[in-house]
Amino acid sequence: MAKGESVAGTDIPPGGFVQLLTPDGERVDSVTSADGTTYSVDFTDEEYRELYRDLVTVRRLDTEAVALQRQGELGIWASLLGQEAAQVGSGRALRPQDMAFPTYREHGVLYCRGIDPIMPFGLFRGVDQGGWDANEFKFNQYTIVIGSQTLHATGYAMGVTMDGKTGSTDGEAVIAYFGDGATSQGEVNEAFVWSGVFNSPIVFFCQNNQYAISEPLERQTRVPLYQRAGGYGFPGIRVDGNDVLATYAVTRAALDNARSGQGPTLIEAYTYRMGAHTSSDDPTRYRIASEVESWKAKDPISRLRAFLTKQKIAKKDFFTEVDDVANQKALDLRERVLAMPDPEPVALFDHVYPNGSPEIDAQRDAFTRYQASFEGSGH
Ligand SMILES: Cc1ncc(C[n+]2csc(CCOP(=O)(O)OP(=O)(O)O)c2C)c(N)n1
Ligand SMILES: [Mg+2]
Repeated sequence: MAKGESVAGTDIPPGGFVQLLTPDGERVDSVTSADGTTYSVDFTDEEYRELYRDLVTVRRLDTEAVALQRQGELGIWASLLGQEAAQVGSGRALRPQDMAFPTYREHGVLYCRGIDPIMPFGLFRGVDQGGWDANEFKFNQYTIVIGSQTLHATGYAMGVTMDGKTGSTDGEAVIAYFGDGATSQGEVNEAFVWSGVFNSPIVFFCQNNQYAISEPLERQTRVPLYQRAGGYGFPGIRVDGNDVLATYAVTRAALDNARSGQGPTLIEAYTYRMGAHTSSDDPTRYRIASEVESWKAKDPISRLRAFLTKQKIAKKDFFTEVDDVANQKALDLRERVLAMPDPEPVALFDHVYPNGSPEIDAQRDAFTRYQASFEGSGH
């Protein structure tokens, strides 16, 4: 617990969530859930400052990506704006041995895993597959087929058990990221069933950002999403996804339960997608401005900044320095994205199958002939 004031320990109100930092930047000492678990964090001043740095950096890099897309330098971008705390809190809660399975929006978790932030840009610029070494960083490739990564994670977690790497406090745990919309996919149901009955070391981390493209939450569920876990026989917990401290505490506890043999947990990180679904989407067509405004007041960064200021953990100089460093990182990223070499068009056919296929070979040949037909024509 940081120095200074705090609100005393509290229980989660009905329909509420675990919150350790209010939107005004007040610390709640600890929160106890209905099953008697108490959540709290005990960070040093330096650790609080580092969390703030993470939040600002991932937002700044995301802003740069949105700008690059608007300038025609990326084909598409899926912004994480508003979801920084859910991603940094859970990403920093992972221990080095834990394996993460992301969607296409987990740029903040990717950053926390120590992956060079340039990595996904090849994918979004269309010049490579956006590949990083999933095993080295314990962070799988981005997955666009909604919900499918929950099954990949489930199989991986069953493998962790088979390898005997679970059942102890230093065991391995797995985390699967997905959205509110993904909970309507059959795959997610299957992942919950298999993980439940095999008591697998997995945490299902749902970022409920209130929308699946234009479909609001009420088109996905009649009950709060975290309550679905009960039907599969494992605990579900809702956390304030705009609160980096609560997200960290809840994810850390769930991962530690998983690694020590207590099976899965479903975490619903209650948050909001402040931007468009992707750069191809116009959210003004399906949601009203006042809703977006009401979530601005719950911003994950400003509440941590308010806390750091009130508790005298950081001063103006620190905030300026964090902004300057994040700006520099964003500008470096921009330069490196612009310098990414364009692949030969025929490379489109590489990597479709690991060992090739006659059909792809035929398509490549046809494409090569087509390209050659332009040679010398000035096109
Ligand atoms: C199987 C499948 N169906 C449909 C799509 C098209 N699609 C892309 S994103 C998306 C919505 C996902 O919403 P959610 O799970 O809430 O994640 P969010 O984008 O909000 O992070 C859909 C339907 C897809 N990629 N895969
Ligand atoms: Mg969503």
